Amino acid sequence: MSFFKRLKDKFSSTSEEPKQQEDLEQLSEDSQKEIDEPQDEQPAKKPKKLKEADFDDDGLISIEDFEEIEAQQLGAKFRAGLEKSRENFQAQLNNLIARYRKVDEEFFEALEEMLITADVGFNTVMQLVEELREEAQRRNISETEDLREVIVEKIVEIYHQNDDNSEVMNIENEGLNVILMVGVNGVGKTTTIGKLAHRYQAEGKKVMLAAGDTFRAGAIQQLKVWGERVGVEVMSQSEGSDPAAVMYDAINAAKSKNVDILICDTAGRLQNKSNLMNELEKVKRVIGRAVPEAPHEVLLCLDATTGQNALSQAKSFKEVTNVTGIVLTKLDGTAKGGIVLAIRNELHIPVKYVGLGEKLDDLQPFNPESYVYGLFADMIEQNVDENEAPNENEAEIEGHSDESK
Ligand SMILES: Nc1nc2c(ncn2[C@@H]2O[C@H](COP(=O)(O)OP(=O)(O)OP(=O)(O)O)[C@@H](O)[C@H]2O)c(=O)[nH]1
Ligand SMILES: [Mg+2]
Repeated sequence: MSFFKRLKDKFSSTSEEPKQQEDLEQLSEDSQKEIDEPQDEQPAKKPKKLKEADFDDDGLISIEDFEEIEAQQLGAKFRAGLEKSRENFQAQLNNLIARYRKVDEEFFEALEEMLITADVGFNTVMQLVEELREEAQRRNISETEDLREVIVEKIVEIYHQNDDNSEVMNIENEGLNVILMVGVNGVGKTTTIGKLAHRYQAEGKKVMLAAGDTFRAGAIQQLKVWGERVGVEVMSQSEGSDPAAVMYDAINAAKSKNVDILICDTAGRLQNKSNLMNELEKVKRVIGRAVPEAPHEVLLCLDATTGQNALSQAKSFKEVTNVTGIVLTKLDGTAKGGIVLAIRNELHIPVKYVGLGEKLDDLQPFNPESYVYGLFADMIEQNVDENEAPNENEAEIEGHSDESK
């Protein structure tokens, strides 16, 4: 099966049976309700409109059906969130293919330029295009049209190299897990904490939040509002108090209340950068002393719309704290979704979640396949449909041979 066909079958709902389409419509109605009635938000919606036939004797849906619907849901999320990037990527690639019909050095140079402009990052682009050159030669591809699928496939491959399944969060089933959220001001830390709390709670975990941004006016209140929305407890002290003390108390409270996951907010802005970094170090030390393996994750929030600037922020944070994963927020707000690849390839830190919008369920676990599906969905589907459409000449020939039987 071709790569495009596999992606389409997995993530698209357009060619699926009506039942699944209905489920997705119900799901998106539910999401819409979340925007309209935020006070009524409930943890993650599950498909509701499954017909009787989909349930077995115990009233359970099969794992296959569930996974299928889940993948389609994910496909729909990435598709919606990456709309701006997709319009950009698809239009540019179509342009290139139309302009340079033959695979030659000029085409590769134009492709390099296009990818660099889309924030993919210089080194990553060089590696990607070099591998494409080799692949084109190996497979004897001379028409740029025939390179479409190879380009998309290579993007996934580039992401997967050295893959150690590191997109998965390091969350233990037993005991208290501590997640520390870091990043400069305005990147989406607090919002992401709210969304993450919502996700974990929907999974049946007991979640608590710690208001570690004691510097910015209103920051504690903002986290409390998220706590109320999601229905989780928020541990806080007064503005200006020592964030390390907030964390210390929060950990003790979390331990005594058998909390599974404590998510800690931190300040994005202090008097200066070295204060910010010193504070982070101290917070991390206190957490580590209270729970030996903690923090289990140090998630760095980066704003996708800031492009290459996000990369330099990551470098600064990496110097002072052991960042275990990236949350790339506001991917929905940029047409340069290539930043995901630059982060992965140049920082060697896995992207664990991406922010695809402002709604509660718009934080999604990152996965390279759903990402490229979001980036090229229309192109993928069109390509598969064209290849699947019965060739008129062939149909005729078959018709003739049938008659002659
Ligand atoms: N479109 C979109 N907006 C987002 C996303 N994530 C966060 N935002 C918005 O980004 C803005 C800043 O988010 P915050 O969560 O307050 O950012 P912060 O890092 O906590 O900021 P400070 O507390 O000032 O350090 C808010 O308006 C959020 O709604 C996303 O994935 N997509
Ligand atoms: Mg904040």
